[in-house]
Parts: sequence; structure tokens; C-alpha cells
Amino acid sequence: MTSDTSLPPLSIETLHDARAGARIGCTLHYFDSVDSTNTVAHRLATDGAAEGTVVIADSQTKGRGRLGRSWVSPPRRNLYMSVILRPAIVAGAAPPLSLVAGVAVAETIRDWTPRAVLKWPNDVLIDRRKVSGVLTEMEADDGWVRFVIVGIGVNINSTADDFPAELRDTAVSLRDIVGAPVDRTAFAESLLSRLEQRYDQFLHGGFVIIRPVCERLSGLTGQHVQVDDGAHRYAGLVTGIAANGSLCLRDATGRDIEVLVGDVSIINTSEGPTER
Ligand code: BT5
Repeated sequence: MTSDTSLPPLSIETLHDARAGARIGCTLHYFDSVDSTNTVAHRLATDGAAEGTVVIADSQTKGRGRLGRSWVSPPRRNLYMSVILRPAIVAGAAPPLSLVAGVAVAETIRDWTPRAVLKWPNDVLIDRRKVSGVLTEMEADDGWVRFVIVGIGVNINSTADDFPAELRDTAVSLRDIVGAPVDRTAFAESLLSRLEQRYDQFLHGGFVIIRPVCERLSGLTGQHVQVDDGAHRYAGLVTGIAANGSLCLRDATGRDIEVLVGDVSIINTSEGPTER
């Protein structure tokens, strides 16, 4: 395991100064360890915390993925962050927020490596291995969004030893790629500023404004995939991302399909699905 002393600490003071007056991150809550930053942010949002409030923890004991899955969150290495958003939109317009955040994460990671791509709906991959995941959770009232919690986990300085055996071939950290420790404070600062920029675009122009960037960063376009939405499994060639954030597929019969949520496996056509 990496010696903790070789890793630069996350400086919440620097981050706080950098985000003074900003929409996202001007209020920061920092914890040494929490169960899940999304759970803490949800509690704060329920108690009335303002839009842009950010929760960051140095470790999570119950980091969460989608559908009850877990997010491996070792201490002092990575970024575990949740952002409270309060967009004045109907609940049905909120799902693309996960992609908006994914774009901001992918763009930030690309400052360190151009090999990062977005994997619909919520992952960022480097060389087909997962470096980041986004977990978006929404509360709505009468069909309108009350708040959205955007949770972002990024493997910044993890080493292979930090991952359980079953993730060693599928997970990667930025440090693995760069070959040296990465400054988490600089990363978080850049991510919050990109997130604010993309979120502003989303509020003012809708997801259609961000969709071209999303398609450009997407590692799935032109790939044969299987998508499991919990109820059905679809297979086809990815043709793009729709205006509502759905993944667009063309199946073997030439039929166009749009899938709003799901897990994607890339199919190596001769061998079947190769990753989830
Ligand atoms: C995600 O879920 O990828 C969303 C992860 C969001 C984590 C952040 S951390 C801050 C905030 N607070 C939280 O509690 N959560 C958010 P999903 O697509 O369901 O992927 C989960 C799957 O990714 C797991 O089942 C593993 O296979 C894999 N995985 C778990 N930890 C990983 C890690 N650190 N790096 C790469 N892959 C991981």
C-alpha cells in the first residue's frame, strides 16, 4: 500500500478560498470519515442547505454506487464529494444531470490524461478501466425537483492494493496513469469550477447544449453494447446520446432504440460482453 505520508493532503482551506463567491463550493463541509457523502448531503439538503453546498470526506465507510452497489473508498487517497443542486426544473428533466457531472469529471481528468472517456450513464474510464463514478439522487415535490445530490468518486491516488481482488483489473487511479501522486486539492478545485460551468449551461440552455460535448467525450459511440435496464436487455451499435440523455442504439434489425437508464457492457463481437 502507498505510504500515506508521500501523498499531498487535501487542503480544504485552499479549496474554500478558491471557491469564495462561486455558485458551487462556496459552502464546503469537510469530514475525515463519513458513511457516505451522499447520505450526509441528503441530510443537509433536507434541512435546507443552499444550492452549491459541497460535502467532501477523506474516507467513506459505506460509499454507495447505484442499485445498492458499493464504492470502494480508502482513506487519504481519493476524492469523495457530493454536491447539492436545486435546479428549478421538472423531475423528468433531471436524469441528464448525471451526464452533466460526468462531462465535468471527464474534462477534469483529461487535464491529466487525454485517455479518459465518458461511459454512459455515469462512469469515466481510462483504457476501459473505471477511474470515476457518479451517483445522482433526486428528491421531488409535486413533479418538481426539490434537490439533486450529485455524488462523485474519483480514484486519484489509489494503488492496486487498495482495491479488492475482483476490482483490480477493472479499476484504475489517476496516479496509475500519471505515474506520480496527483494533487487532490488542485483536482477538486478544477472539478468544482468545471461542474459550475457545465451546470450553468444546463440551466440556461438545457442538456442539448452539453450533448455535443458529451458525445465527443463518449467512449461508447460506434461500439457494440448490451444494455440492461433492469427489466430488459438490449443489444446494438451505439449511435449517440439523445437530447434527453438516453443512449441511442441501432439493433441488428436496424431498429433505433433509446435507453434512459441501465448498465452497459461493451461487446467484443467475437467473445461476447467484456466489461460492465
Ligand atoms: C457508481 O456506481 O459508479 C457511482 C459511484 C459514486 C461514488 C460517489 S463517492 C461520493 C458519493 N458518496 C457515495 O456514497 N457515493 C458517491 P455504479 O455504476 O453502481 O458502480 C459501482 C460498481 O463500481 C461496483 O459494483 C464495483 O464493481 C465498481 N467499483 C466500486 N468501487 C470502485 C472504485 N473505487 N473504483 C472503480 N470501480 C469501483
